[in-house]
Amino acid sequence: MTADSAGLHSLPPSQMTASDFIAQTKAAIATITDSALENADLTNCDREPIHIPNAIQPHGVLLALSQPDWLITQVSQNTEIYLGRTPDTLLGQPLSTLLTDAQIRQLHSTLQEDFESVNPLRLELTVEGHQQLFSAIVHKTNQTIILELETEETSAAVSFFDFYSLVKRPVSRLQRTQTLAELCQIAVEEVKHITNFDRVMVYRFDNDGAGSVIAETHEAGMTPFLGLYYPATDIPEQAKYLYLLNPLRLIPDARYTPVPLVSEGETSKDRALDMSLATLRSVSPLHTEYLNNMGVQASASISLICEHKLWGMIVCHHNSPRKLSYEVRTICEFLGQVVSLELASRQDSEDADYQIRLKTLQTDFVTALTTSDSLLQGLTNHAQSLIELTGATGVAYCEQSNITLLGQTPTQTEVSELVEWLSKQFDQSVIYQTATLSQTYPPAADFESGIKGLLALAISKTQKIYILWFRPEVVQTISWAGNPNKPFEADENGQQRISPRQSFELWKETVRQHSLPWKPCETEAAIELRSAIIGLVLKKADELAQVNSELERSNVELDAFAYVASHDLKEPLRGIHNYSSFLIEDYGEILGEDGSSKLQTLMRLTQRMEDLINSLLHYSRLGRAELLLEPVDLNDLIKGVIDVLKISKAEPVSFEVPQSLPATMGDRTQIIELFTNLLSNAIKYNNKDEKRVEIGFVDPGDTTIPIPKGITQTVFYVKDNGIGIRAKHLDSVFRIFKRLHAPGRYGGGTGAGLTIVKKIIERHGGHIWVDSAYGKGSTFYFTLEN
Ligand code: BLA
Repeated sequence: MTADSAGLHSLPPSQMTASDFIAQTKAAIATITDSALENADLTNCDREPIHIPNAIQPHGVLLALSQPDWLITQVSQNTEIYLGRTPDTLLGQPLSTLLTDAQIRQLHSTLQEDFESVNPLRLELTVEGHQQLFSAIVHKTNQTIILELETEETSAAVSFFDFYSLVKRPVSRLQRTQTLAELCQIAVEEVKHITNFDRVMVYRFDNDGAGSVIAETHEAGMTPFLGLYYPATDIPEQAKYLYLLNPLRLIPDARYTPVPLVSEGETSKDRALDMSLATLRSVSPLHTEYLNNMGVQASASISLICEHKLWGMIVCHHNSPRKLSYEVRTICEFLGQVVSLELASRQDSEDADYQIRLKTLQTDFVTALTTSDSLLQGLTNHAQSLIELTGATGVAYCEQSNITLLGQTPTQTEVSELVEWLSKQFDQSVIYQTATLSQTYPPAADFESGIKGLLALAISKTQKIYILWFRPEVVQTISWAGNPNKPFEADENGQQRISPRQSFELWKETVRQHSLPWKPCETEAAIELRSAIIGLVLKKADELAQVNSELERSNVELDAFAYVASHDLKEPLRGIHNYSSFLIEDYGEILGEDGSSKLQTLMRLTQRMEDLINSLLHYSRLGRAELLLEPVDLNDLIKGVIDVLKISKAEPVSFEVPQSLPATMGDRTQIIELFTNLLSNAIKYNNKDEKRVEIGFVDPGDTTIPIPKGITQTVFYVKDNGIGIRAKHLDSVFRIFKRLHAPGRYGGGTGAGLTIVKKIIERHGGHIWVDSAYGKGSTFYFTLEN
């Protein structure tokens, strides 16, 4: 803890430093006014400005000093009792009016350091001619120095060895404990032993701010409080903040009369002193009333802090006034720290067996996932493990709008609405958990499945992938100390006023709309599952990238091979062709008719082979040539293609473009080739007298045509009334050199046309597929852009 409280941040408690806390507490209560309590409701407890009471408890004296001149600006009205000087003889004076130069220097140096470790200082002051020993606590708040003095009964300061011998036993007993219950029990016994209070308890907060007594020891004859619940209002939020800053709160006499602060010229109310860190800070009258109602006259509370949060408190009660010496206070604070440190590991060990079970489940589950084809399949194939992974009774796997339900869950519609709401609840976090879903999400009250607990995990918010675990309602009976819902009573004018309970009589309440709470190890299991899934997805993506690059490499190699091979093959082929024609010319007579005709066939075959090689060469060039993308007007382009086709084909064909085609990006030369191939095929494989070809486009959402999943671009088509393709051949039409007919029929050709079309389309990032009715015609569909 530093002595300075400057700097205002709004951080969650876990990331706060002490000064952040002070700042945030201040910010939280900055708006509080005295009139806030006039309109009594339960939230007012949280709004009482308990850090600026303008008064102290009477067991010490307080001086406020200005900076940098260290003039006394405010004092508690009881200075005469402790210092033998009335407030007006001190106000406006330098501190040297009370302390020696050496003592002031000591205070100065204290403020430079970690003030918690140097406080308290021992100061000997001259009071009415006598030497009086004081314990002094000094700290700085904003620009004011606060000096608190309490008289010391004994002049013997506790040495390191005394301290060690006093804490050795309790610390080793605490450390030897195995369970949380044992730790808390030893803590109350040891604190009772050291403080001699009548009753010592460990009070633990639950998630809603209410709390219960989980360990207790008390003098014989007292009514036990063990197991009792107390509502959240009994220790309001701002009080909890202050107990995080100051881990020891002492009220030596709850029936004390507060000692007001006075300052020069103006009332102290005008310059409310922030006493968040002052140990003498006067107690809220609501709380002293509470203690009185409880029959308690002195109290001491030690904060138990776990992961920067107030986990609970060791609460000590005494039926008569009781003050603790500084030594005992230091030991109590120290024991509080030891218990706080041990808490986390004891809490963990509470569920040790269960945690081991969860870990085993998780390992098995993740191993199973690695061998699954898809996340959904992996998760659903091992549904029971997935459910048990967090101790749930049902689970929903949601990917976009697809929801898979396993075990006891709300209905599909309920889950889909819940996910819609949930997607806005996540903020920075990937987990959302509640044991009272209907409180934050009212429609859950009507879930017929009785689901009240939700643990939701966002695997990917952008992809909308969530896993939701569910738990049903458990009906619990809680024993409250008094009716928790009645903090009001009528005052003498009949007005409602907020009041701590008079009666601590046992009050039983059946709590509904709750599931069992999610344990930290269960939420951790969910988070670890997410990391495992993400790890697997990344691994799969890596593998895919690897396969892709290998594929790309082999494609490039194939293109290069095709080029080299076809190039090299052409030469010997030329030779065979030429020599065959020489043979016919020069030795035709010797060979006779039969021999010449065989050579003719040989020449035809070599010609055909050359055509095939040329197609292969062309195909391989298509793979290697750079794409020159530009906006292409398909209407003009197709008109050009049709004109050329009309010249070369004698028979009449009707080409139709029912509506103007949209512009697209593409490599003009390749797109020309694409349409030339498709249109000439449409005419070529056509035995009708009136050959018809239609070129058009449809929306990807069109349901009248067969569109594969995942297509989102404009779909172009070329439709003919030709011979059609048998269903069994639909898959092979795009294979290179695959001919469905004898070479001589339907105008011949190498059978590379559709393979080239496919390659052009794929290089443009598109897809091609075909739909056909045998004997009636075919339609080739394709997309061009990604
Ligand atoms: C403070 N309330 C406290 C403290 C405890 C409790 C332990 C710390 C101060 C101390 O050590 O006494 C509550 N004490 C309990 C509980 C048990 C116990 C739950 O022994 C159970 C065995 N109190 C009310 C209402 C209000 C309220 C209705 O009942 C508010 C409107 C306020 N409690 C209240 C305030 C403080 C407080 C303001 C802070 C006191 C201070 O530090 O000034």
